[in-house]
Amino acid sequence: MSSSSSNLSTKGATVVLGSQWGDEGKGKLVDVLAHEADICARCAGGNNAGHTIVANGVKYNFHLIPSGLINPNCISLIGSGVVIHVPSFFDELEKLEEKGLKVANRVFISDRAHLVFDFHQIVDGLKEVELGGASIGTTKKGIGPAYSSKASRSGLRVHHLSNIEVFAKHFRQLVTNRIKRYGNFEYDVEAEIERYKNLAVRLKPYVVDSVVFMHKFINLNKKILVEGANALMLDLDFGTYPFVTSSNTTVGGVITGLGIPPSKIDKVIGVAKAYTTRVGAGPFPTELLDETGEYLQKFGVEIGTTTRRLRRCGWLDLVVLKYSTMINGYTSLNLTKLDVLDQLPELKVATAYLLDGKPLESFPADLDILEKVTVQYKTLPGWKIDISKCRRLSDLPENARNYVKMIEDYLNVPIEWIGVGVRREDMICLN
Ligand code: 2SA
Ligand code: GDP
Ligand code: MG
Repeated sequence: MSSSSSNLSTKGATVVLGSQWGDEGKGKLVDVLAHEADICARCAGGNNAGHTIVANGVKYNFHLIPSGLINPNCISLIGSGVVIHVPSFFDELEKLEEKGLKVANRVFISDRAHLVFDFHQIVDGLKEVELGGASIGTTKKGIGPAYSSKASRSGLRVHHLSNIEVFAKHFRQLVTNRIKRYGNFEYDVEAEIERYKNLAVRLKPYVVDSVVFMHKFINLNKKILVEGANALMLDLDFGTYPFVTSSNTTVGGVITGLGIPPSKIDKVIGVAKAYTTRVGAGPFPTELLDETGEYLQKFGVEIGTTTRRLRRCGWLDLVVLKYSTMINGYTSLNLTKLDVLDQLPELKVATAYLLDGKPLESFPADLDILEKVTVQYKTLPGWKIDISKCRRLSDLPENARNYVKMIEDYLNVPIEWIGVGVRREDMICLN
């Protein structure tokens, strides 16, 4: 990969966010940028997220732990906006260690982060069953129920583990309330408290006051990288509600999930797949339920990193990306998986949603309106050449360059990186 001297700012954090429905390849860009970062922090979501990185011939899967960890000089922080299932945290650490990563003294957790318990995961499944045909298609990792506990002010946070008696009292109450709501699901509360007594001891060395921690890095003008989880269209406020996750996956979530001021964010990089995918239920205007959709699924290997579910596939949607750009204010973009389009003779790109023949101003809030829109497409010729070895913009065939330019022009945001394969080095860097 050709890379410039510095991609990361010392004036404020560099934030990497998903611009569509997730799985755009955020993890890969975070890994690329982390080689010069001092710290990589996660601000929202939990182990519903899945980030795959292929570096030095090894494939790593990250869920809760920030994807910067492969780079030995970069430490990791799980911020207060993240929800943490402690047993999964240790499982993930172990798997990463087995792959040769050094984790000791390199991973830290906010004392204000909320805890996800097994009963949250049970409730996640029960809620989905209750919704029947209208289910969200969650990852069943307990994310929604844990954020519900947080918002209803009955949740437990990492710091509660420092006093196990107080923890046990709140925990029993929390489970009792859930059982009142969902019926008597099988759950051994006392055994769980015993388990957490041990987990609390193991977790202690990782726990920090993340506000103080982050501000030390800010005050020293260190290079801070923030890794977004999920994506804009899954944001609790701006996504396709209720088919969303339960956190703010947009730029606002960086501030609330890490306790840093907006003035300390310098760059916001949007990661956009060259087509669109979505995993789980909910509207998807450019979805392809035909052989082109199957082609994208197969050649893009569109399988959920966490649940192994097949991802739904469709054409690139510039209405979504424009809306996404308005909210997150991308300073640049990483267009990913351009190589997946290699064999398609022609490509379609959504440029407007028409309602009664008139274009909508932006992505609508009301899913009933969205249901009625007709998608307007622009058709572009494909390139029918393997681009995976291209390392400079000029190496790309003309039609691929035109595709990139069309996206840049429509969004008025520069594309700084283009992904042309799964490996760390399969990237064109334009800066
Ligand atoms: P949840 O579990 O409450 O957050 O689910 C709510 C919706 O959010 C979607 N969601 C995701 N979408 C894309 N990728 C995610 N991570 C995994 C991956 C997904 C997987 O990287 O592949 O393995 O299935 C992710 N996590 C949550 C989810 O599908 C629901 O639509
Ligand atoms: P994230 O959640 O945004 O980090 O994305 P995921 O890791 O869940 O999904 C992206 C998938 O695409 C992973 O399997 C990556 O290895 C892969 N990937 C990332 N960038 C590229 C690319 O430019 N080309 C190809 N072919 N695959 C890519
Ligand atoms: Mg993912």
